Amino acid sequence: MPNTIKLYDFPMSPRVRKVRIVLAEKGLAYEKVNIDITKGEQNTPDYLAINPYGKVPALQDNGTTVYESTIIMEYLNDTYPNPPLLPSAPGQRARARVLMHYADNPYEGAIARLAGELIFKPMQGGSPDEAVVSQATTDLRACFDKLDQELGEQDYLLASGFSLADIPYVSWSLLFPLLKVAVPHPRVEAWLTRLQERPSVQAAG
Ligand SMILES: N[C@@H](CCC(=O)N[C@@H](CS)C(=O)NCC(=O)O)C(=O)O
Repeated sequence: MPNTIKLYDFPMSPRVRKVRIVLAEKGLAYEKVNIDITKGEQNTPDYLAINPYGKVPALQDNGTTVYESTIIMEYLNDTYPNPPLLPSAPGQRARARVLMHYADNPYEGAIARLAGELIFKPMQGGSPDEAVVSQATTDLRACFDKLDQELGEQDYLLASGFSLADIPYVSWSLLFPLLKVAVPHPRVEAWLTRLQERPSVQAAG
């Protein structure tokens, strides 16, 4: 039977979008299985057998099950090497991974806190905690300062061009209009716009 890649998806999730962007970059067909995290479907025994953390995304391919969005991106890049989304030199690969780690920690952390206060709390009838919003805004500003330094005059985070390292940043940036986040550095703003205009990002929704 032909292999079908299965992506356990939730349309609004910036973490799943990272994987959808890689799938689009590689031109891979896949089947989406929607896990409605607003209804707790991530905690059913069937889904916990796929991802014991009870989170999306998860991916199944040729008998392999992978979870954690960054690990899935790497898995896809290893398994479907064209076009390559990491450079070949170990030092450059390590640099890409450091930048992905930064995206998965301070950058994602600040944006997720803003989303919690400004989107999810109001949806549940609560109001934002201004102290949390203010701290998250300060933390995100520090991320933008660092990204401006990292980019310098480059079009992408790595001098070699577009790579996995750019993907988490653009994925989360699609929440900025909703969160009223203004990017304080023209170079960072131009980079995010360049990424948002890529066909893979547009296709990933
Ligand atoms: N580190 C994980 C985090 C995954 C994660 O938190 N996903 C969210 C959606 S964006 C989720 O499934 N939330 C449901 C829950 O926490 O119950 C990854 O990058 O895959």
